[in-house]
Amino acid sequence: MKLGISIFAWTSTVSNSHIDLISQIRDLGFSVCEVPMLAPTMLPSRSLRNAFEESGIECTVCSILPQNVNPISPDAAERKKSIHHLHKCVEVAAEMGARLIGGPLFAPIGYLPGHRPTEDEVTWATECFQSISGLLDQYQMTLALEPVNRSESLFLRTVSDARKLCRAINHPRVGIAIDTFHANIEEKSIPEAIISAGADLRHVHMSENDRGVLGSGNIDFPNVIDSLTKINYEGVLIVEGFGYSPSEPNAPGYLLADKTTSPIDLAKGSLNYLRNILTQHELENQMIKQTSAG
Ligand code: LER
Ligand code: MN
Repeated sequence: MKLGISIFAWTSTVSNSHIDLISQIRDLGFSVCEVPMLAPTMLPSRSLRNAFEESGIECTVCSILPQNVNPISPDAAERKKSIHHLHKCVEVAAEMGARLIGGPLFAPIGYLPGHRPTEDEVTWATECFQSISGLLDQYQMTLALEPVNRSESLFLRTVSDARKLCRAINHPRVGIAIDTFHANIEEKSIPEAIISAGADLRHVHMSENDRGVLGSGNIDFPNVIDSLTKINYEGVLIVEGFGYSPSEPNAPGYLLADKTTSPIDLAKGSLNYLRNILTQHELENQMIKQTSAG
């Protein structure tokens, strides 16, 4: 499993001043870097593509919809605008060289309409993602729908919700992203959610319960890795957490991260932790194979 980190650790609005992060992230030992996409046309996509090509690491994208873009809005004009926006997101992701775009692409964060998901909303979301499926084929792009917790959306909170939507969309390039931070709130069991996602699982955000350094909180990451191995998961593991940097007021960590944890601390600590788990896991599997062979 390839290991990556999201630039969310540093900022949510990537500009030309952040291009050097790509080689820094490669030098830290990651082989993938995820770009947060809030306003696709504001991203320095060409410079980012060059930086990815020069550094030799892969790009994935996490798209967060602006407040006036909502594929499940009761307003038909807003739904139409959302399809246009998602087209742009896929095009800009492709411009950066990405083959995967994930995130809560079904509604803006904080869209909480005060009712349970309706059949209309499911139909609107299905039509929206089906209408961009040709573009996904054109750019050979995978789209991974990320269930989020109840404070961010009521529409898609669990793998079970996401699987139903995937079945309705019924396109091989549309699947699920699991974020352990959200799953820790919404799923009864993260390992069971992973197993139930099976081949629909296309992307994983490894995120501590407080978005801090992996291994410093209460998520059982060894069990997460174990479940991913059981379903033969072949996607990447993206560290999604927040670091504190006084010069980045646009970073989520500016408000939420532990002030003693810089983005670099988050990156180094989390990578070290994940590598140790993967090594331990590998050793245990070898021992099991040897024992059963002997
Ligand atoms: C995006 O990956 C995510 O996890 C959301 O919580 C962003 O708000
Ligand atoms: Mn996430």
